[in-house]
Amino acid sequence: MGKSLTQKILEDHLVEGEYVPGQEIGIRIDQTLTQDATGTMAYLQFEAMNVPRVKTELSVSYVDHNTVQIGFENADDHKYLQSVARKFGIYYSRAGNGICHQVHLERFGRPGRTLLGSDSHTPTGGGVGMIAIGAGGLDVAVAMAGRPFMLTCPNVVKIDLKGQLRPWVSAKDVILKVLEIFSTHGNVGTLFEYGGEGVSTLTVPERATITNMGAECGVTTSVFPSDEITKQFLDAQGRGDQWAELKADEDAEYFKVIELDLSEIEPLASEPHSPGNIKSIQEIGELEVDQVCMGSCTNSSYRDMMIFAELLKGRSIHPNVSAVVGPGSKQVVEMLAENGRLNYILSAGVRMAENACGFCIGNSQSPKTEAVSLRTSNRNFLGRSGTKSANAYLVSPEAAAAAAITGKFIDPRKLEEMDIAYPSVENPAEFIVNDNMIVPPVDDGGDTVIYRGPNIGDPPKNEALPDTIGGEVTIKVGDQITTDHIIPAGSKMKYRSNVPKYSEFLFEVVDGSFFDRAKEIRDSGVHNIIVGGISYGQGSSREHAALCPMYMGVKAVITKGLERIHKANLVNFGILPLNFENEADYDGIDQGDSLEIPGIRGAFAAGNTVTVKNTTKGTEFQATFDLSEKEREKILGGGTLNLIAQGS
Ligand code: MIC
Ligand code: SF4
Repeated sequence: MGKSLTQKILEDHLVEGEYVPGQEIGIRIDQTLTQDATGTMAYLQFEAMNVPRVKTELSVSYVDHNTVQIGFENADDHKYLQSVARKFGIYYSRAGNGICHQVHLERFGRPGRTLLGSDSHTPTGGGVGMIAIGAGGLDVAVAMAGRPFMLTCPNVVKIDLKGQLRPWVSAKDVILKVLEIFSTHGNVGTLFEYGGEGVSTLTVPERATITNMGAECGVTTSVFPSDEITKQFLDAQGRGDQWAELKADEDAEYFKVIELDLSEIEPLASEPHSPGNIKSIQEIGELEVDQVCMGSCTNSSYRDMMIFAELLKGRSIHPNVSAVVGPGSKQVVEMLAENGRLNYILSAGVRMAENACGFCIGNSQSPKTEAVSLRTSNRNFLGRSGTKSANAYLVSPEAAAAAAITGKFIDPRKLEEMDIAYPSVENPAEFIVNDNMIVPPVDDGGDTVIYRGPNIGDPPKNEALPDTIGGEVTIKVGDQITTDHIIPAGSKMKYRSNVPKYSEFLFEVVDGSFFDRAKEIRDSGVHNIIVGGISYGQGSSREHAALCPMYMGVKAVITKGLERIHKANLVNFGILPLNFENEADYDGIDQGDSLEIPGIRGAFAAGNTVTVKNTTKGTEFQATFDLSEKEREKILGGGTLNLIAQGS
């Protein structure tokens, strides 16, 4: 039997276990990336491991999230990161150079390599034929220390692309279609591998848009073959020597094969407040639009910005629309500045943001109360824009431009009725390569002093798990609680390096009194327990969604289902992730109930269930845990760092 592309790359990197879907494997990580909002904690943890230099082929530290710099905190973090990069042999991509995923694709992504990144959109690298996986910062720190990354060997789903996209429909619509088919949950343990004749109709940045947003489906990652188109892209980046052809065998077998005819896809959008709420734009109807945000790691490539610019050429944005562009990288801006397209955007009245995450994470450009905001980004979770009452819709660059011009949420094909032709954009034969904002690693001779401003605190420590967890249900939440619900980013993100302060914002968007309650419970000497519905912990890789609960004394999370990265983060910080064996038991628990989970060590040794006693209601139920031996050890020991400190 032939092999999928995924199997080939994973087998090539296998250091523990066997390539058997569903089983735990350990893979060698060639490249890592961090961004500043997750990076400070990741490097503090790396420092705690006492490894003199990173052991990967390449590690890059990007600054792209916290660049607003209101107050000293962001700048302190940047300086810390730069000094750490110098000390440990890491490339440092300075603030202003661009969004980690876009820059990594342009300058470092390499077919056939593995990439682990402390950001859930690391799968962007799949556009260039990498197995690129998002993880918590601690997992990335462990990989930088040369240890394998442990994961469940995925079930590979082939997405067989046929045909070619029609004008006004683009890669964003493809991934929105994939989201319509697969939704945002129920895909843990799967991986999307793209194939079929339609692949050759998509450029690398278009493929990267598709793999980027696979993260919203909750898959381990997504990957495209590496072909002539990949070669052209790498040649244009001056990195043609890093190309290798990679594809699945003709007779490869897959867990499932889904056919997708590109020529049948319509302009689509995600309605508020989930990327999985897909509708065709025609179905949504012509809403008045208040804001248009163009950019983010999903749609900020040269191709996307060019389409946006060409559509705005000689026009003005609608008087009721506030439009902003956040380009993906300095390279993209340099290209647009050189070919004059930047001026099409500026003269139309679009506001220019820096080459950073910006609006996407609610770090700036929050829309007005109850605004209709059209965004080319990948997430429209409640409150993520910084305005809780706003309605954010996720769309393609084409639809964003159409709304910027007309002030209406229209199917971009309608622009033809205004005599606006669909622009044709070719990828350049050569991109401008100017890496002057990337500081390469040096041999520092041991003389680098790590800079620590007052915003940098030590990562909090945890103790071994007691044999009985006993405490209160601090919060009971519903289905599809994202990490944005658990701990917000936006204006609070500057406290990422200060866990006690950041913890004050836990569950803020759901229940502003969580912190006070959790503190009272913790300080009274009992444990906090969280109860959740299906697909708990969707979205980002931010380990603070586990680290801050750990700091607040949360010892167990009982849900109807956990998403991959969040579950790994809980394990890394010694929090017990449990599932209701019988989902109906969720209904029998209320916030404030006292729960007792006795005999955890025995339960770990015996199998995969524990009894949870609800002493308030006088009932009990069974909860299951899906944990490998290693994961059980980590939880019992109080988390990964404790085990590493003990030498295991
Ligand atoms: C996001 O898009 O939610 C983020 C901000 O990039 C996160 C990382 C973080 O919270 O720092 C992610 O996607 O992992
Ligand atoms: Fe940045 Fe947004 Fe991409 Fe996250 S999704 S990395 S915040 S641009």
